Amino acid sequence: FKNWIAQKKHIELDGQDDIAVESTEAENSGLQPALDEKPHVTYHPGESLNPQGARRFYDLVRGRRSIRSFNPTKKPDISLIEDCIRAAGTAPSGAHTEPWTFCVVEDGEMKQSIREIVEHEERINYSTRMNAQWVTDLRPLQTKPIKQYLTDAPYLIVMFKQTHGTTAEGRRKMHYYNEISTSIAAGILLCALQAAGLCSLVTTPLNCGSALRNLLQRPINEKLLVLLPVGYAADGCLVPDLKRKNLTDIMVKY
Ligand code: IYR
Repeated sequence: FKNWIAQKKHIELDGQDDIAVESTEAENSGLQPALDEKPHVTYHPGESLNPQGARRFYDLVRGRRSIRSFNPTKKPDISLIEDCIRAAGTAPSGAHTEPWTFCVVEDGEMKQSIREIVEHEERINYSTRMNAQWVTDLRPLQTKPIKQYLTDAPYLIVMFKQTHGTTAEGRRKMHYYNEISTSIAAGILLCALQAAGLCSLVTTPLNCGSALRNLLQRPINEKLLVLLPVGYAADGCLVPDLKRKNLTDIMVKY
């Protein structure tokens, strides 16, 4: 009976949680996991940046800025972009579902089409969808509906989250926590781009999701997460004079 209660309520039983009990129940019902069920292997710690790895990583990422003016004539080698996306693809994900797609656009006509879609919506966003306070809050950043960077940047990385997947047998596969998983991947991508000496900008084009998905011919289970122009900063590129919060303002010790 104690076991039964533990099973129903997902509570701990004698210091041991009920995962074993749960899996037995799942096995009995004939359910199969989406992943192969294999013996675990020995963990080998990967490379570190040591000595002073954390400080060196901080020194790297603190130099990142959101760039809105790109050099249209200086194009990074695609292998850099590929390695950055490889890095992003190491992100943890819900039940290891890897629910992300990175579309890399370098074709000029397609970048122009993306720009037209985004500018069309941004004009409406700035004039009606975003309220006056929002538009006012953006004033220090000097953003505007015209997005020159969408055609100047040599690459646009359009990240989609996959809301679900499909098993080999054609059944619907759950993509747990697909938004946070893909957002973590985006964070790793930003760090990798910075490590490669590249510049980027995280944009979340409001109301452009389905138009961009159609343009890029992505399936219906893929939803736009972010769009990143990537390249090198234009000569004389300006950025807002921003300060970051101190550690004591963001960390609470217990
Ligand atoms: N997506 C718009 C507006 C915008 C919104 C926020 I919040 C920003 O931090 C920056 C811009 C644009 O890209 O202009």
